[in-house]
Amino acid sequence: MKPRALITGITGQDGAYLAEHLLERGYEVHGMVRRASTERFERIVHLHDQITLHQADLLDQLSIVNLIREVRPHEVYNLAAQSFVPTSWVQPLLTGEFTALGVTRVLEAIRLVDPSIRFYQASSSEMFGAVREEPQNEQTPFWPRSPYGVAKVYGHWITVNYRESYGIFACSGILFNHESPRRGKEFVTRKVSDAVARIKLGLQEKLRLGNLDAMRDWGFAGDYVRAMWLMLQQDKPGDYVVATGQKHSVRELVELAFSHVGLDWQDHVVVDPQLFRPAEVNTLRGDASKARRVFGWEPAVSFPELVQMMVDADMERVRREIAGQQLQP
Ligand code: G4F
Repeated sequence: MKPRALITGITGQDGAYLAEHLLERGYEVHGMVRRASTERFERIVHLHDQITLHQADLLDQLSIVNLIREVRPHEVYNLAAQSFVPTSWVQPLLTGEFTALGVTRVLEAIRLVDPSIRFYQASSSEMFGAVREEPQNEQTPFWPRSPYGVAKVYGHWITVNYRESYGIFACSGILFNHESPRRGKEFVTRKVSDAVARIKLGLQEKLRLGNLDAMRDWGFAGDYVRAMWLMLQQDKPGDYVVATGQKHSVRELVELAFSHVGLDWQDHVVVDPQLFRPAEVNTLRGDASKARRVFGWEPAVSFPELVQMMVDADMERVRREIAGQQLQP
């Protein structure tokens, strides 16, 4: 019998990579999708005949219970959230509903329907916020700096609590920033790679950015979904930091991306104070030695390789868009 997995947030960057990873490993893959007026399936369109999508919503408890009853998965990966940090100041309550209470709703559904289901929670390095030590590991105290970070801390602890209260095999993956050509254009890496391509190909002149001094531990999303899966294959559940152990500033990201296509970033980047955040996470760098020790996880893609991969993909995409427009009458 094939193992069955249910992914919430399957239409997002990580959902698409994880679905591919699980399909390669012989899983039957089910995805939970929320009805929206504009459906966004472009990241999983190539998988449409290999996965089964179901409508349910993290805000609707009964829909999740019914979904888990119907699919009876062996593993649930909770990747759905309101995941853009700036939006969490604009919609703090909605962020709490999805990103914090949504986790409890999935865990409650598992507890009611089948407590032997293994559960992965997408926790975040944003929980470390105003970092207490460097690098951050599973023991580092949290000090979140946004409503999003606060909601993720709740999601982390409710996962730990359901493990301790009910013996559920529940894991929290504390993932540092992970990017790819599938990243949404609102996040800084993709905003930069998309703008570099548009500037290089003559469609745009300037790129407006916020805090160039912020430092992040950026890895490749394709590497990080392997760690999610590995967590659920262990004998015991646990919490794991997933990170590269290297940090870079937004300024370094911008320099690398522009120089990859032979441009000088200083000719194009404009710092816009409106893009500064009410409270910033200045620096993040993770220590993934537990993941390495317990299940041998290592990232395969370096930061320069990641930036090049993203710029190359956007160059190709923007070139195709231009060619398509020229073909139109
Ligand atoms: O790319 P970002 O928006 O990612 P952020 O806020 O670190 O959050 C991402 O990673 C978390 C893991 O740590 C996830 F939990 C979360 O869901 C998300 O995936 O911003 C990165 C940094 C920030 O310090 C920001 O201030 O880049 C800085 N930045 C500078 N200019 C900008 C911009 N960020 C964005 N989005 N847009 C800018 O123009």
